[in-house]
Amino acid sequence: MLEVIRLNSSKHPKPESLEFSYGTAGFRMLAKNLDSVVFRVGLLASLRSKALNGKTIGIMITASHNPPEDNGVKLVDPMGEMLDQNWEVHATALSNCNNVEELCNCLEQIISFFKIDLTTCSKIVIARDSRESGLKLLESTIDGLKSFNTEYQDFGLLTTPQLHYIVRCSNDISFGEASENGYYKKLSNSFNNIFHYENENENGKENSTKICVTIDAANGIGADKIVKLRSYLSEYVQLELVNDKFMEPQLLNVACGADFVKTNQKLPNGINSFNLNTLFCSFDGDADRIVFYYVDSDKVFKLLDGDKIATLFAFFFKKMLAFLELDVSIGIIQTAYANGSSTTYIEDNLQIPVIFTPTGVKHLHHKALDYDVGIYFEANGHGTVLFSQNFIKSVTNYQSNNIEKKRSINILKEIVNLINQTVGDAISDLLAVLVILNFFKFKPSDWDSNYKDLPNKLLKVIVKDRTIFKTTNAERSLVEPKFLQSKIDQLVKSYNKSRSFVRASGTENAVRVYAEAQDPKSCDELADKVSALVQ
Ligand code: 16G
Ligand code: ZN
Repeated sequence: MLEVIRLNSSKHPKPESLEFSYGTAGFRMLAKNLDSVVFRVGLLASLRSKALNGKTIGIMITASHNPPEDNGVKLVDPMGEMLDQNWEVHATALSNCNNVEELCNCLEQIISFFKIDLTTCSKIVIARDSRESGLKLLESTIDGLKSFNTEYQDFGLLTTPQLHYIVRCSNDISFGEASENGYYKKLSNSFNNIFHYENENENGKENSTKICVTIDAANGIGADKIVKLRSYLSEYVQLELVNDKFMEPQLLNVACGADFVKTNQKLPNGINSFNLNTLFCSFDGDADRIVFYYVDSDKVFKLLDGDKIATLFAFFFKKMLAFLELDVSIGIIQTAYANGSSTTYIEDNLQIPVIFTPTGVKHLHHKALDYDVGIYFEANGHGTVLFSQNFIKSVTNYQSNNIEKKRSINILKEIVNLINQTVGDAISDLLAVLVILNFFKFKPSDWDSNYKDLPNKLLKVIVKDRTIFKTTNAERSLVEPKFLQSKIDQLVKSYNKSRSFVRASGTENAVRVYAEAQDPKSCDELADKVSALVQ
């Protein structure tokens, strides 16, 4: 077997001067440097599947919101979750082997460490986003898969969350049908049922007003998937698309998409500001993130980001659980980037506990499992809700003769299926937001009125060595370089309602500086002063 690897590996040599690392979201960099990496990821995915007795593992080729010339790859574990963190070091080690000898040694170490039986057949599902480099990288990944005894299925172009869904279904048939259509069927069934419960009047007749939203698909693969989903949805839902040119990959994420809108806090290309008080949203390139926004009556752009989505969900679940008198726990997981006003609102108004974790979905996801209803969102729009078995049991066994309670319990039962619990999913989050807005008959401004964001700023600072920045307290304080945190604390003290922190990026060679304060001028000043300290 190692002979085949030797032969195939020589076709995918590692670029000499580069060092790779399996970071927050897998490997990600200029696509032209990734050939050897994806080949080796193919090898590792095969081994991971064998180590789990042939369970299906996913490989997603994507660089999310990064520019068109980048690409990346990440592995998905059997229940649709991110790769087990204990395996990340092996991914990094394999990717950095300088020659075939080192590669074979490294593989042998992994095989003996995990006592892997090489005769077990591996099962892999693989997909990619719409980047131009995707096809070539797919072929190299498949070269890796073929080097071991592996059955694989190529799903072509998918969103990242669709692949997570398919991995989960492949290992757990109760989750749904392991296909792209299965995904649309599952989501649309729940959505249409909830919509029906929400709009049904006492006589059993449906009394619906049309709900409309315009989606900026970042010229990414989400556009294609929305077109497919549309045909399954109730006629009362109108999903308009802009930036839908996924077949022109050079346009991907350019002046549009969730990251552009969140970072620049303005409308993307393709959406004009004449439509006041109507709901817009933006996906990122692989449709695992979403942010919403609208232009208010004073023609001011208003962002409804991940914090606003989390608080909308929390408001909804809190109301439902109280009304049904269900005794289940609820918690919200945030990162340091969450706006301070959102945290205050959750703790003081909703009276729900907030837990902070480091950036990166895997950290938030893990913590959310501690609650019956665990809501996690990064401010950038990446998140979902997890439901415990205890919650599902409480909802399934609930008995009531009250019509309103029956309706509410039916909605809760369906929402468990509507929300993609494997990972943050722009499409599923969009549908969940729409049913919650419809439930309360909220306009965008009603949703936005729960709290007012503190002015905030995020700066990127290029430094010589970002690895010297070590943090603690869920990335909110620096422990190294020494004395830097006390200087930041001094600055923060001189501004009202202010907060600032510094952390090394996990995806770029840079350090990020975040600041928020009571007014925009103080916020800008604080961000600039902290950046100056870092440089
Ligand atoms: C990755 C993470 C995202 C996080 C971002 C932070 C996943 C799937 N994606 O894109 O959640 O917000 O990294 O990037 O975990 P940074 O470390 O460069 O600030
Ligand atoms: Zn993404």
